[in-house]
Amino acid sequence: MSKIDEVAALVEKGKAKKVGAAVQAAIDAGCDPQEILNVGMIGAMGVVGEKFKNNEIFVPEMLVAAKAMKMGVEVLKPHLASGATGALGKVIIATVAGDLHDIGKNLVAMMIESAGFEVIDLGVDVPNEKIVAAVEENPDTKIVALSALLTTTMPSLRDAVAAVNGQPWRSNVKVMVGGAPITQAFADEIGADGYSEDAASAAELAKSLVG
Ligand code: B1M
Repeated sequence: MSKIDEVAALVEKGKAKKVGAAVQAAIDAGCDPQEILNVGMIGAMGVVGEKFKNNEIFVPEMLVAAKAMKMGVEVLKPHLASGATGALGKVIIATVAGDLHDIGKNLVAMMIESAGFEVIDLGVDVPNEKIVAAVEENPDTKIVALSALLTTTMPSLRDAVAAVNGQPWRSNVKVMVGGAPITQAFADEIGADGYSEDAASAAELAKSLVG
């Protein structure tokens, strides 16, 4: 079994205590950190999601897999992200109301931060009022970045963007959205300024939105 397959197997089985060492071993063996993330961890979460969909596993197993992935990301972080300066300005990031998924949002936050932004992370299940209040408390905010992982929280994303779009300061900020069920067409429809498919392209998008 390759080092990356070992990481994937541990994430899939939710072996949070062992995954850090496996990620380190993969790094030490010269594996590409981006590949460890994409193939070893995000790939494993895809398998977990499929098994959940097929009723082969249930919420507790998804939860432990998520915990294992987070432990792995902690070890990988210094190898993926670099040069956090905050020089490009503030980004407020959140997972929208009703949605508890934060792994993708955290990766996006990490990549945006390493691209040179200061990131204020409001967490998960964030009410629209809190997003609006955060921008008002940070009037130098450049971007509001919103994540939604469920088809059932796509309406929340629509509402959150509408809440921001209704503010007098709207022209001072850009709104970017993403998450597995989100598409460019949906982003356009709800009035966001940008959409990206994954964390790396989210960082590129953030830079282009302020550039
Ligand atoms: Co949930 N879950 N989950 N879950 N979960 C999914 C999303 C699901 C696809 C699984 C499935 O059925 N195949 C499914 C959604 C189906 C649908 O909407 N049609 C699902 C479901 C149904 C549910 C519950 C309803 C289950 C239940 O209770 N019956 C429930 C809902 C809870 C809630 O939110 N209210 C639920 C709960 C959970 C856990 C809490 C157990 C756990 C989350 C733990 C956590 O996040 N801390 C969990 C998990 C782990 C998953 C899967 C298995 C993995 C998610 C993940 O972290 N992926 C997921 C299946 C899957 O994704 N394959 C599933 C890895 C992550 C890196 O990818 O988040 O897509 P992702 O992020 C990517 C991109 O989307 C993008 O970049 C990221 C990095 O490349 N991106 C952005 C994300 N945000 C972005 C923002 C941007 C730009 C890009 O700009 C701002």
